[in-house]
Amino acid sequence: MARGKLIVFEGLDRSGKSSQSLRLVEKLEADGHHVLHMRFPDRTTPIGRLIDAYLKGESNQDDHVIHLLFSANRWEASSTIHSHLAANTTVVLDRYFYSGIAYTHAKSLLSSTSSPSPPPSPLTLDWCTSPDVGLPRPDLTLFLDLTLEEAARRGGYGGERYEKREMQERVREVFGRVWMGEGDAGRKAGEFVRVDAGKGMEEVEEEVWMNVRDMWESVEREGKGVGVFEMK
Ligand code: NYM
Ligand code: MG
Repeated sequence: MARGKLIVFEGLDRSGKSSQSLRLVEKLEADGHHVLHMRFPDRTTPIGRLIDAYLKGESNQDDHVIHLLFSANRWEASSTIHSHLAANTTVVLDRYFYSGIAYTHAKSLLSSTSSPSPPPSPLTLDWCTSPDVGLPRPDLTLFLDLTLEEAARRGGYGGERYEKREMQERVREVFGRVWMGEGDAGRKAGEFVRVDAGKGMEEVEEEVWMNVRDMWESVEREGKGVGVFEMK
């Protein structure tokens, strides 16, 4: 029996992930597929509410702790994702573990003015990756890449933690390194695709659609099962 596909949208804040992921859902539904749209962080769960307070600056957390909460927030959805895929429902995610890796690791690249002494454990790429190992592996991750200049033209950022230019710059750098194949989450053939999000809405949509179609065909042709995210 056919299974659903796991499709992930990643990128910086303002890159259009939310709009593009919702458009893809509509398109797939119009094609007759069952689709579930989810976003991470899912701020509605108890863990999600802790994350929400942290992002809004209403609470503080140790960098390691908040990283693990973001990961736990994905783990609490893991069996739901698996069961939908098994029941032939495609799952479209607005952010997933790549955001977890990119945003936390980016903190370690910021000048350490906020923490005068070295942290007990550095936020290395490996450390940031390991809590997510074992989660359902995306069939396709679309990295919507946007320059900081274009993000600024789109009206700049909101007021949440991380929505600052110097942080976004580092996040983009880490996404770029992952795209080049660095670390366990690094690009594998066809699975982590960079899309120029600076183009018009329709053009981006078209590029997304072509990648989804290619992935779809290859999953069906090769009868690929649902995978889990593994260390390389
Ligand atoms: N974020 C998101 C992380 O730092 N780690 C994660 O694992 C995830 C999923 O949360 N600035 C950050 C990226 C965003 C912020 O996401 C909230 P959104 O999509 O803007 O609501
Ligand atoms: Mg945001």
